Amino acid sequence: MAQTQQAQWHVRPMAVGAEIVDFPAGMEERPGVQAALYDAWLTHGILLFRNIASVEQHLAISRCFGELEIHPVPEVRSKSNPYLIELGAPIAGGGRQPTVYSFDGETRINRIAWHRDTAYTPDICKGAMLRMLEVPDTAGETLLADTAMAWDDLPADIRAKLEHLEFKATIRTAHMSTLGRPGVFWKSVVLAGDADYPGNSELSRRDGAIDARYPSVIQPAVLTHPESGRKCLFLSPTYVDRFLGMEQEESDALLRRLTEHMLQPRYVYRHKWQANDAIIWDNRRFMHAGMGNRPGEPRFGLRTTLAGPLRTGRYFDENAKAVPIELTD
Ligand SMILES: O=C(O)CCC(=O)C(=O)O
Ligand SMILES: [Fe+2]
Repeated sequence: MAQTQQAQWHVRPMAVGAEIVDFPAGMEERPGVQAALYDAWLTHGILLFRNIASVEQHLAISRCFGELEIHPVPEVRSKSNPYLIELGAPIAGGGRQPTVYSFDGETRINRIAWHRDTAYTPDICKGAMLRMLEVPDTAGETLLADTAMAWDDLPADIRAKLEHLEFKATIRTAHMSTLGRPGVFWKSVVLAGDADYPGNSELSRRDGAIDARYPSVIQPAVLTHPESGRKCLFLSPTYVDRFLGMEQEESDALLRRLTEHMLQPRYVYRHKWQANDAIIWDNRRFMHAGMGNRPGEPRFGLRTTLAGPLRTGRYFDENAKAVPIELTD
């Protein structure tokens, strides 16, 4: 019987990040594979996998990069597995309905402004792996920006100014509270109210209460990556309130300038999803955003979160305590 030659899996570098090619199910269990993947991840910062056809495979590959954590926002957790969060809702229904709004004459759902995951807590997560199960025909891309490359290109005088700078950060979930912020796409957005769209996300409705659950934190503007030693511009533009020691106006101008710098196309990977693609990002190095899709088109993803714990921050009010909630239904 003729021997079938299995293609050797390999890492294909992209302009930003890398794709893992010909990676069959179960390959992550072979000797040396986990270390090779981890090495590629540290080198490239994001890895794209194709044909991840099961939750088990998604979890197994995620675990090659570290332990998983349960996401601090219970509303987004999957009922099927606490180590997964849900993005969007399966077209078959039953899931949370997204906030709907119009932008420049087009209506989009599931838009998520530039951020790092869990950067509104003192212990930022190490990374996350998003697998897309249902994919829209148009739009719905995810963007990921390499803030280590962005740091490397900053002029020396700006780097010196940022080296010891810190900022106050607060979670923002309601689109209204992110309007006009650097790195947000919906500057001219017309928001739909709950009356028009009764399914507007629970999280947005509870935005006031969210302050008690996630008290504001202080984070450094520059993070030395604990494994690669590379410096990263450690900003989540959507969450930044103000750089410490600056008046609001000066702080806003600096944030705008840095965000514009970080979002130059040469630092950004834009992913157009196919079903069962999965991307794992290094959250210490990359920030990311969701472009949103059209209502009526499917988009549903599941995401794991890699535990840090990396204590990069501290509470702004040193006596603050996060008051967690558990959902009852
Ligand atoms: O929906 C997207 O494209 C991005 C989602 C996101 O921010 C995340 O999974 O952490
Ligand atoms: Fe995210």
